[in-house]
Amino acid sequence: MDEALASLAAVEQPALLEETKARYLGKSGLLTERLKALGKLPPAERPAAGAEINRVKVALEAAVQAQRERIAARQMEGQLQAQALDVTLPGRGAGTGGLHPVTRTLQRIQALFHSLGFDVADGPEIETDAYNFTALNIPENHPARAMHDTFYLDPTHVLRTHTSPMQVRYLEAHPPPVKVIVPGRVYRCDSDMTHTPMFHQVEGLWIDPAATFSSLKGVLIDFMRRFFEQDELKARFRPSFFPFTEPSAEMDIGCVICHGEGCRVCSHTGWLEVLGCGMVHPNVLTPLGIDSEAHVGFAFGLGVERLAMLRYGVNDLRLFFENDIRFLKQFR
Ligand code: 2NM
Repeated sequence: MDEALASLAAVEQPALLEETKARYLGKSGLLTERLKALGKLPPAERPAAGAEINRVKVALEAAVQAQRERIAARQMEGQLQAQALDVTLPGRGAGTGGLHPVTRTLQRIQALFHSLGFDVADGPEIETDAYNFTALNIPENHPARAMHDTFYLDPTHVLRTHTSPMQVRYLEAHPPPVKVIVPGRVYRCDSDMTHTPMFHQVEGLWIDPAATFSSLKGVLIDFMRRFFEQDELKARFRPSFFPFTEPSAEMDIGCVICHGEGCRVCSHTGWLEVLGCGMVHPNVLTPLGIDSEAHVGFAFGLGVERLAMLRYGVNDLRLFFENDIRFLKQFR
């Protein structure tokens, strides 16, 4: 029995343990043989011999079970050691996200106009040609309607080419006076160095007896000075044409890159064109039931990516749309 116990205790593998167990307790195991041989003993010795065999059998079975548990425990310990985690290692860090430079610029523009008393409205990016063109005094045969500028979804629906259709919707819901800007995505079938098929615009509209051409100049000059944080920023207004305004103008500011010295950004003119504006055309107001003799107002439209490029000194428009993390990281 000591020999049996010793060989059981020495076994490390589960299969070997079962093999060893069978050597003593199996069908033709040593102990089983003794049990069978019991009949050959004199009847008087049988009870004592039987009891002894049983005692050994119980002891061996207990030893087998104990060894099984020891092997399992050792196996578990090995497994736990192999899978151990060092919970004292420092974390990798979640990293901080940031807003896209175009989003930041959009928010900055909105905050500045909000502080000047403008409400903010937004509207659908899919428009009818009636809102996108007709309501804005852009007639059927105007070049802005041509297929090469506009994404047509079907003969009467387009991706809006400007946010002004929303201003028409706003005027339908809010009688004058109104003072609102409409920021958002606009789409033009255009793609090259300086044009992307989607870009962002902010258009403004102020209908009020106070919204004269001179207050237009005041509001827009004040906005640009605050946007670029340059109190002495120069500005000029050149006559222009838009179907939805009369008179119309384009606003230039002194180059914020070279301050008038002349550089590539301002094509060595010292001036940057930053927005279009004008007094709202009676042909826009009259169909909305607004008496254009009694109501005047001005409107303007600016490109957000253009202002973002100038503010951050970005020289390639496409960088805003490539989502290269090395570029975006710099705007946190
Ligand atoms: C511009 C330039 C000039 C404009 C006009 C209107 C509306 F709806 F009131 F007629 N909204 N925006 C406007 C005027 C837009 O973008 C260069």
